[in-house]
Amino acid sequence: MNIRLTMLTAACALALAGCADKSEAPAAPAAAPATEAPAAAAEAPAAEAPAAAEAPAAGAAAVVADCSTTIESTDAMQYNAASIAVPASCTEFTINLKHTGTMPVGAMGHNLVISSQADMAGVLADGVAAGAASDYVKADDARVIAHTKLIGGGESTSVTFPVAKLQGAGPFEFFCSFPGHSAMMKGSIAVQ
Ligand SMILES: [Cu+2]
Repeated sequence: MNIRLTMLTAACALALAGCADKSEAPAAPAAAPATEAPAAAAEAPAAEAPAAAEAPAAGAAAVVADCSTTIESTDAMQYNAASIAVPASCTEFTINLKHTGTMPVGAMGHNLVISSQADMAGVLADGVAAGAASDYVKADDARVIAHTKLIGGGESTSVTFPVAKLQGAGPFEFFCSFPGHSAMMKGSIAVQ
């Protein structure tokens, strides 16, 4: 009994020692950018509460307040939101796009383009053909509901569009039209 206890104690001690190194790191997880959650939660309908309570993260719903939202994009070719719910009470909606990385626009440029899901492939193909000088969006493409310009690391831009444009035949998607990016950089956008 004594021996088993001793071994158990030793095992525990080893386990503790093994963990000690790492135990400090997770103490302060990098807090995502502070949000206006309290204000939004106060005036928003109850349905928005879960999204407002959490900071945006990959796969999350974008935080929407005052008929606008901010989407972050990274050097890792990602947006920080997978969906945008546009309030039906808004006549216009603004999307601010931030590139939080450091890579230049030519290597890791990002934009945000909105079209119907059905039009997305065509918009992307014509966007690649249009080239970087056109922000990878064909000029006057009627299938494009809205789009930002292409930005590089550290830059930001925004686009404002009439919400009525999202009330036609959807579903609608937002995506980056830089060649190859839309596989990872896309999400759904809908009026709610
Ligand atoms: Cu991109």
